[in-house]
Amino acid sequence: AYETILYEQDGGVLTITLNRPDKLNAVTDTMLHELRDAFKQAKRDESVRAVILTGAGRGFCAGQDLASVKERDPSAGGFSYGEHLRHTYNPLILQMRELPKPIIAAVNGVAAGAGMSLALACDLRLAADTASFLQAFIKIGLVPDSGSTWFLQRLVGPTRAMELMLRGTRISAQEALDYGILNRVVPADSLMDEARALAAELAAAPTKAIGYIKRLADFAATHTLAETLEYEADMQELAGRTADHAEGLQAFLEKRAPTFQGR
Ligand code: T3D
Repeated sequence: AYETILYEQDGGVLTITLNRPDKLNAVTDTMLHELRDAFKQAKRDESVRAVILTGAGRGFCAGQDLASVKERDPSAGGFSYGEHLRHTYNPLILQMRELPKPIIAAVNGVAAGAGMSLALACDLRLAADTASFLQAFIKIGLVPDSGSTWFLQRLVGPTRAMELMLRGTRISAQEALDYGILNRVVPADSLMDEARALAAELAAAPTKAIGYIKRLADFAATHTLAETLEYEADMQELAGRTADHAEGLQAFLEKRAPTFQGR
């Protein structure tokens, strides 16, 4: 069992809940370790076909736990900031992007600093109407990390991204929706029902193809059209060999609903 997160599976849907509600789920080293373990487990376990990432209590995640930073004294063998990122957040963010299954952020409250980065690293984002977002880093003289500089400008464009990063302005869920950060804003009390319904839909979808789509989307973001067309052909080659494609094709020809197994 984990100390700082909850790991709960229902059918094909795994829900990972950041669970330090008194501190708005601020991220400690234990939480980073447990999140990496949880995503490793989610990858390994074939019965997991969609993941929800959410927070307990009134916050989604307040970013790095600032109370524990002081304990990381480099002169006493602790990590410096750069080393810390390289050993903890960076591999976690890559693990999320490389997970060949969809991750839905159910943003239940404030998402600040690396907490916002965690939401941005998910594939789809739903938020409660009471949620908010801030690139808090600048407020304490740091730079956006955990992928925020990469994700944010792709989602909102460079103009808005730069202002959010330079000012650390707190924006509402509605503003985040208007900016293109969110897929949907829903009333706070229906957030988890909405997230579970979406996750259940994705968990019943052709999981392998979803994994290939994630790879393609991230590839396309940094490659030329010609390179991307080539990579699409590679991924289609793989998708075309899956049992779920055979089932999808067969079901279409037989005019019935397909049953995808995630293989
Ligand atoms: O190498 C590295 O690790 C570098 C990595 C950096 C990554 C980062 O994420 S840097 C950015 C870190 N995060 C922040 O700077 C955000 C700090 N928090 C806030 O600005 C505010 O708490 C919020 C705007 C997020 C929410 O404000 P509000 O008024 O709703 O709540 P609050 O009263 O400030 O917080 C409630 C409690 O959570 C409070 O504890 P208390 O006094 O009741 O015992 C507060 O101290 C605690 N808390 C909130 N954020 C953090 C935190 N404790 C530790 N670390 C936090 N980040």
